[in-house]
Amino acid sequence: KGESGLTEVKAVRQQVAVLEGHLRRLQNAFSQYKKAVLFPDGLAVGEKIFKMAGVVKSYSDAQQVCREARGQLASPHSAAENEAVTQLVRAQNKQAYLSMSDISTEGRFTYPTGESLVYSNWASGEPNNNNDGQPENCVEIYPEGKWNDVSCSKKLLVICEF
Ligand code: 293
Ligand code: CA
Repeated sequence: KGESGLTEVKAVRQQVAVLEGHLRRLQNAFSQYKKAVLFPDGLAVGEKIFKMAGVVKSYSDAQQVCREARGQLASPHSAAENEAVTQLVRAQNKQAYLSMSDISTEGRFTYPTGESLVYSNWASGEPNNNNDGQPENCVEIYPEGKWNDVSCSKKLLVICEF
């Protein structure tokens, strides 16, 4: 038992050393790929990635752009995430769509999952559902980071999250 046990421990140690090498190279490659993928229009916050799509669309077309990329429209759930979206919006100096709407129930804004908001950053007086007769069931984010409800037919910058 003694001799073959020692041989086995040595073999396992050797395998661990090989795996550590693989892991280190993988980590280095991943860190390099993250930088390349996020440049120049993406930002990572925790495990979420926001990416400016470079197009201006109505809400349903904007949703489709993000869905086709296997993501969804930006849905900031915290001040840190809202700051990241704000940076992308500010860089383009164009308002962008967020994912949330009160299409299902006027006055109750929800994520695409149907859940109510866990975070909001409405501009003063918003949401006011105020557009000369047209309802405002969608949400835009200003380059200052504040939110305003707008008509879903408005053409706005598309920012997706993954
Ligand atoms: C009104 C009052 C404005 C406000 C605007 C937006 C439209 O015109 O102060 O900025 O509504 O809420 O979505
Ligand atoms: Ca409004």
